[in-house]
Amino acid sequence: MHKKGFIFDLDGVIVDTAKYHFLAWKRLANSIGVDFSETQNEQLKGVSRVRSLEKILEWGNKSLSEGEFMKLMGLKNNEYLSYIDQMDDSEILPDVSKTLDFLIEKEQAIALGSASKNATPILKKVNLLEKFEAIVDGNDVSKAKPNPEVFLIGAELLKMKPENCIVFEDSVAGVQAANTANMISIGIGEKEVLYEADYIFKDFTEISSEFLEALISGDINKQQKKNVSINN
Ligand code: B16
Ligand code: MG
Repeated sequence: MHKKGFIFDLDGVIVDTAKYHFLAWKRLANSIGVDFSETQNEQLKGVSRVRSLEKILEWGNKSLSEGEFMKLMGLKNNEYLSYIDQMDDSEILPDVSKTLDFLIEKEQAIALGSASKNATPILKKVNLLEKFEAIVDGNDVSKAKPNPEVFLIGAELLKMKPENCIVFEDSVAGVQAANTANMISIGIGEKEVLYEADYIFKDFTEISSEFLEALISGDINKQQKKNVSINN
């Protein structure tokens, strides 16, 4: 029997929590006199909470004491959690549940690989927690994407070799992390942004069961186009 490890990112792949991060970061940034746009929010996708606040302070040319920094991070997270609390399964992105159910029916190994420290409560709110054999999130990693740590831990928990794993990611850093881990990277989003991914789809409605079958059987492999950089 063919068995592969399928590792899903959370924000931007399973649910769109970026809109809630945006509301919470915007209020926080504005409260310290810093502007915050949707374009800047895009640059925080896949980025850890600490690094996100560091970037906002850099953009606003502000510095904070460690105590103030921690306090603001706490305020941001409390507001973010108040939005999460309102979530239900209607917020699962199109055809994600269908894809998960297909893979479960085919007895594939499924893990979550997210930078978020709130991954488990979010999966609970949208009723998807039980679909995952392993959860690796911001509480488990010491090195953020594009470091491959999050996905390598996921593969280990699933007892799968990295080369037998497939990652679904919406962020450039996450695609790079999957590539460095030697996993098949599937970008969910725009081709112009995620061009380093092995395969790119706008969303899960574009991913056919034939494509998933071919990933499982090994008929679809990693592309030989890795580490392309616009700088070299
Ligand atoms: P938290 P992902 C990431 O989730 C988000 O894309 C990113 O915007 C956020 O800062 C990060 O999680 C940390 O989230 O504040 O909940 O720990 O895309 O890796 O699932
Ligand atoms: Mg993401």
